[in-house]
Amino acid sequence: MSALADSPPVVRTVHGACPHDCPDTCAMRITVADGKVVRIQGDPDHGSTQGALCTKVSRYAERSYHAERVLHPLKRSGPKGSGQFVRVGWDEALADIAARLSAIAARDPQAIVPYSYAGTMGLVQGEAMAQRFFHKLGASLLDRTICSMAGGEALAATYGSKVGMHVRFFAESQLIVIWGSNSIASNLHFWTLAQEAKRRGAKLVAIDPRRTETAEKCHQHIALRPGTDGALALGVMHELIERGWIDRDYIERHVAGFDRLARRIAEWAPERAAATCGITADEVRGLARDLGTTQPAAIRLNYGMQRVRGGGNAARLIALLPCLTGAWRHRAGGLLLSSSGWFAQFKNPQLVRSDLLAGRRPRTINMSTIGDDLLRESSAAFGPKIEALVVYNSNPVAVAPESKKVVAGFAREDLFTVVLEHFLTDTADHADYVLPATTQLEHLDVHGTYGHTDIMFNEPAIVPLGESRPNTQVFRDLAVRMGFTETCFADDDEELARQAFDWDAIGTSFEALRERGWAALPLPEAPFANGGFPTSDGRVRVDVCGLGVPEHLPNHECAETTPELAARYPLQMISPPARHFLNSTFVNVKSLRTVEGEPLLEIHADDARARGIASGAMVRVFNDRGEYRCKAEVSERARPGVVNGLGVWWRKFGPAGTNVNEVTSQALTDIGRAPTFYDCLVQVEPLQ
Ligand SMILES: Nc1nc2c(c(=O)[nH]1)N[C@H]1C(S)=C(S)[C@@H](COP(=O)(O)OP(=O)(O)OC[C@H]3O[C@@H](n4cnc5c(=O)[nH]c(N)nc54)[C@H](O)[C@@H]3O)O[C@H]1N2
Ligand SMILES: Nc1nc2c(c(=O)[nH]1)N[C@H]1C(S)=C(S)[C@@H](COP(=O)(O)OP(=O)(O)OC[C@H]3O[C@@H](n4cnc5c(=O)[nH]c(N)nc54)[C@H](O)[C@@H]3O)O[C@H]1N2
Ligand code: SF4
Ligand SMILES: [Mo]
Repeated sequence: MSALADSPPVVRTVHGACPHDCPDTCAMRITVADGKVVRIQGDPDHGSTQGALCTKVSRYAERSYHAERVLHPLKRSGPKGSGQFVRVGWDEALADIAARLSAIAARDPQAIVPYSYAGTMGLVQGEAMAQRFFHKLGASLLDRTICSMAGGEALAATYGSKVGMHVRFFAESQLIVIWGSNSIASNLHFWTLAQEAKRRGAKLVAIDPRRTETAEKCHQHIALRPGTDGALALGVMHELIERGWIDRDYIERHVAGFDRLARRIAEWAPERAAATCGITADEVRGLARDLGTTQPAAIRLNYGMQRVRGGGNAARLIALLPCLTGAWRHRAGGLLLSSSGWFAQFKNPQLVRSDLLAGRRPRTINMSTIGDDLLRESSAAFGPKIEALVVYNSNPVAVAPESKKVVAGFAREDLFTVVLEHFLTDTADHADYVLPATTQLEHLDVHGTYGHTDIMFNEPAIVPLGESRPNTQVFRDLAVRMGFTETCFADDDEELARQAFDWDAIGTSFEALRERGWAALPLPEAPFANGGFPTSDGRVRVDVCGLGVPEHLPNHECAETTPELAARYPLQMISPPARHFLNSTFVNVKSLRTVEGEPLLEIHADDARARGIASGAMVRVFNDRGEYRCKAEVSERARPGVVNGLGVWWRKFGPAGTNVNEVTSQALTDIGRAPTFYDCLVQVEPLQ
């Protein structure tokens, strides 16, 4: 043995931030020995992380050092979608990509479309350099609607911005309504606070069609039909008014347009709401009693309830509830859907340099209808046919609705597709070039969050594995090859991070953030105790220009709207996430996939019996858009008439190479142009 091998390893710890699309944005403490990550822990000093990461991200090292990581640029060598590639050098790949994009841009740069979402939520590896590149190019803009736009725009229409309670004060609430959220799976650190409140005597109520692991641990579970939350909110308001449980003083001072809302509420007696929601009138009245007579009362609203046609209107109605009861008077009262609007006040909007558009106004492609849009020809209305896609931080072939069309689009031989990825995902399989991306362990970033109010720092822990490169570097290099000479294309990652926030306004510095790992935004504890909503006049808005007074809108697909369709496809399907995956991320991590087993459809015993489906049997789930196969589990988690197809598996790991998005539709929500994943009628039959 050499003397070197005997010397003790060099061990150090660095501050990390969990990069995933999760409201918790945990602080990670990453231990590195001799250049290798040996441990990833939750930081015990960070307020909301409290030293704990979820099971998924505890496996982040396993994911990063995965034997199947893409570590070199790859060029397609087989037919589109075959997943056959040969290794090429970076220079060759970048030169060819720049040449291909330049040729298309010379005809019309709008034929080039960036496709990205929140594979990392970092501001640096997210859009900073990428959008500079696409803005300069004049490429199509992307409307990033796939997740939260219906609820987000609804919240902003009502409160003026995506703002709400501080998550930490939920621990002091006496009533917590968990509305459209499986917190144990997708908002774990909020759940810890809810548990603390429970120990202090708080009542927990879950509103969810599915009997989730969260719902079964609450005192009460209201299992409404998917897409009926707006009706429930209206029925609750009816009872609040009838019983005199509203805070007239708060409404008078801080709510604009209450009279118009009151007229709509008058139409929604609890009995009507109950019939619409498929629950009892007592459940409606009981929820009103809880919200109207408990203080402090808090609602943790989440995005699960807005993936239906009326999701935006429903979110507006729910957002009005704490305004009617005056719950905002307390720091432990009110509502939290997203805290991202707080960060917007301190962010640098010019990080993405929209000025590089130089007066051009490219068309916008909605990421949620990428299936249809990839199959469109040029037209005056649509603009040029899409000729090139550059995908980063997203796996659209698995996660976008109506897979048959998405796959057909990505399989177009005349489409030039570049995918920046860690793995050969379903999307990467369809690429002309796959470019190896670094993980959060290998690059620098700063993060805002949407579930708490701390800015987070992520220090690179190790050097990039193989030949992988940060997204930023790829776009910097492409910019040089395309002849872009603006100095902003020379900004390195640290410079981009420095530009991300207005440090003086926050009352900290970039250095202090880097040293500590996080920095709290300077915000009041009870932000709306005395009104002061971020609207033009500080008042909550009921009647919004262009949107009217909120109302309940039945699903695109249900017995009420489409009776003929409902006769053929009588089951409503929702497809919330499987607990051990994060959207489609981690599906290829064996230890986590083993826990999930295989794609699963939860079905109520009555619905299973009527179809001759035994628990554990393989089934076909289908509608006019397509079909997928999975294992049925007869389960009390499913309410009668609703099946739960847990997502989002990689297609290639699913039976017959398909996943749940074969059956979901590209129809959009009432507000926010967002997808309606949970507004979907299907039929299920056993496979012989
Ligand atoms: N483990 C895990 N955590 C995650 C994710 C993940 O995939 N896995 N994804 C992350 C992302 S991107 C997001 S956006 C969030 C998503 O997390 P949430 O915003 O909580 O949304 P969902 O998980 O889609 O759905 C939450 C719950 O809403 C229920 N639901 C479905 N339809 C309705 C309805 O019509 N009304 C009501 N009241 N409830 C309904 C579902 O059954 C589910 O239990 O979680 C993040 N965290
Ligand atoms: N049926 C159904 N479909 C859904 C949903 C549902 O509930 N049901 N949920 C929807 C929701 S809420 C969302 S947010 C979308 C999520 O959709 P996506 O944003 O596409 O999320 P992921 O599937 O996690 O894919 C993210 C990809 O980014 C990659 N990635 C991570 N970090 C980096 C990086 O630093 N650089 C690069 N280049 N790549 C990186 C990961 O490897 C991963 O493959 O899915 C939606 N689809
Ligand atoms: S996925 Fe969410 S809960 Fe898990 S470590 Fe990341 S931020 Fe924390
Ligand atoms: Mo999402």
